[in-house]
Amino acid sequence: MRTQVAIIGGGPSGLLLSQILHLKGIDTVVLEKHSEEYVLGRIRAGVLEQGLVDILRAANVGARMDQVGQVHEGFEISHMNGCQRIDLEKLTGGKTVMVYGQTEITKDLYDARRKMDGKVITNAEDVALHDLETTSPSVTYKKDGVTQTIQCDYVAGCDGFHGVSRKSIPSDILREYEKVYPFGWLGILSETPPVSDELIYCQHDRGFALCSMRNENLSRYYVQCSLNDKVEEWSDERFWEELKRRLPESAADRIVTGPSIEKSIAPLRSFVAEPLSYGRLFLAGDAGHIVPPTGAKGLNLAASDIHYLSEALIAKYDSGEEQLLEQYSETALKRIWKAMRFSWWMTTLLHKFPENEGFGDRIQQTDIDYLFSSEAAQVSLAENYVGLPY
Ligand code: FAS
Ligand code: PHB
Repeated sequence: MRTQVAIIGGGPSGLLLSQILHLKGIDTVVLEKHSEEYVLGRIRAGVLEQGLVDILRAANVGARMDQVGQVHEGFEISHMNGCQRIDLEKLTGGKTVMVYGQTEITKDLYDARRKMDGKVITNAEDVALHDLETTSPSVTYKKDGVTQTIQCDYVAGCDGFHGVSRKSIPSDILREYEKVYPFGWLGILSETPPVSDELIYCQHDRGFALCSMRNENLSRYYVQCSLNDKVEEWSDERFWEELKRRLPESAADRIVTGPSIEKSIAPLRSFVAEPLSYGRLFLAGDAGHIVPPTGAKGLNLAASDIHYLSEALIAKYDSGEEQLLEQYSETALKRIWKAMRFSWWMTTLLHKFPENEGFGDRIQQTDIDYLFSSEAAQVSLAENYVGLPY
């Protein structure tokens, strides 16, 4: 088989790249190691920057988002001295975010790929990349026990943190920057009305909590938990009791609880791989970077990577121009590191750090006090949260 761009990974990054390139007449094949059902079973991000909203609409996959997605003009931060709203719309001169689950985006992308006869091969095992430093790279994979080969011009590594693509860059060339946080997020999904119309980020002495949602009858909640915790140790009752202890009193009094329909623990890390390209391989999304979900940047960073990479590939196939491809890694990393910084800052501001006793706790409280006494500080938070320009 031959294609122009072989895309490894059928998550949002890989599918979005495939959709955008297909619309420009560029041939792609997506290789996904799991089934579509498995991919759609993962509950991930919920908040979309305007940049991602625009890209989805331009790629003809924004219709359902525009029907059921919710535009949010602000969110609340609660802490020991009370609760304060961050008015995104006012602080950024009109910018907002969209609440629409990553699962829905991925479903919309799979449906769009199917409708356009896009080539998405699921259950593709043992994917391996070959001859990346030549002008004729290839990808091999096993499907139904038979090994297949795809000759291609370029390989897009969209296979997430645990994928094969980043590991295909020689170790003497790849540099990795990582910070692992001493806690995780225990998240649940419940078919209950959200406790508030807007998200509530809670900084509390017992640990961080977040109230989010997917729609008017599907709530998404998180509590900071120990890395040693196991999901089976957290009954629904224990989760709801702990969440209520971290919420502002008014929210704790009115929250509607119910059975969890999904419950999982995610570790938190900050991670960046450099460079994001090697020969004819280009990394995008979680394959190249991971942020703690506090700033809602993970999926949104994947979107800006795909914007830069698709623009570069379109320029190459349209006019033979290779400069954007050569600059892809540097261009993408500039925005990635800014989102990395913001996600680290928001995580540091809102979570309980065991080693923070005394001085660290006082600095954290002062950071919160400063945030709520300075419009300049709130403008900085708001412009990062709605998404810095591409
Ligand atoms: P993904 O990991 O989504 O997709 C990669 C795909 O590649 C997967 O389908 C995988 O099966 C496939 N793959 C892997 N190895 C392969 C191989 N060898 N061959 C073929 N296919 C292979 N972001 C937020 O903004 N907010 C959140 O609340 C949030 N919560 C998260 C919770 C968890 C548990 C995780 C892991 C991430 C979370 N994220 C969140 C970040 C998340 O949304 C990612 O940024 C987003 O999934 C990035 O999409 P992709 O780059 O497509 O990577
Ligand atoms: C979510 O709804 O899953 C969500 C929202 C905002 C975040 C993280 C996760 O910062």
